[in-house]
Amino acid sequence: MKAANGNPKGVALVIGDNNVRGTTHVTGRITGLSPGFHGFHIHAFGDTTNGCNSTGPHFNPLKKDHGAPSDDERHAGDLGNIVAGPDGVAEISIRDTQIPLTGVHSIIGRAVVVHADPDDLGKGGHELSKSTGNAGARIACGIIGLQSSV
Ligand SMILES: [Cu+2]
Ligand SMILES: [Zn+2]
Repeated sequence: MKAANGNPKGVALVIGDNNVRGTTHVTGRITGLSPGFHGFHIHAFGDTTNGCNSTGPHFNPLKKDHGAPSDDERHAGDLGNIVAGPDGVAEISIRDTQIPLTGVHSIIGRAVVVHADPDDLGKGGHELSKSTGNAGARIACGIIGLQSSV
């Protein structure tokens, strides 16, 4: 995963199968963030030719509205927020059942995106709440690919 605009400074994520069947585990850390909440999503396209804007909308194979990870009404790509501490570091450990690595709804070849602002989880009452969570600019993104574990 690479940083756009040189900020955040460091991104290291591992997305792997969990031992819990049907669950995908996203782990890692992102540094150089502003302290606080940042929207964190899977976007539809693994394309960064024009930076993170080329990654398209939230991955949404079931044509639902934007929501929280725990909601039934959510995009598959809605992973909620990550939280950076005062040091600008976000430690990530997310387990989710809607982002498989195989099958028709696989996220391989799509993108992970970190936003400048908090994701309101569809409940902010903003005109963008039901589509993007009004999470603001896309400050980092990376294409999800396969790497053999060593
Ligand atoms: Cu996003
Ligand atoms: Zn969404």
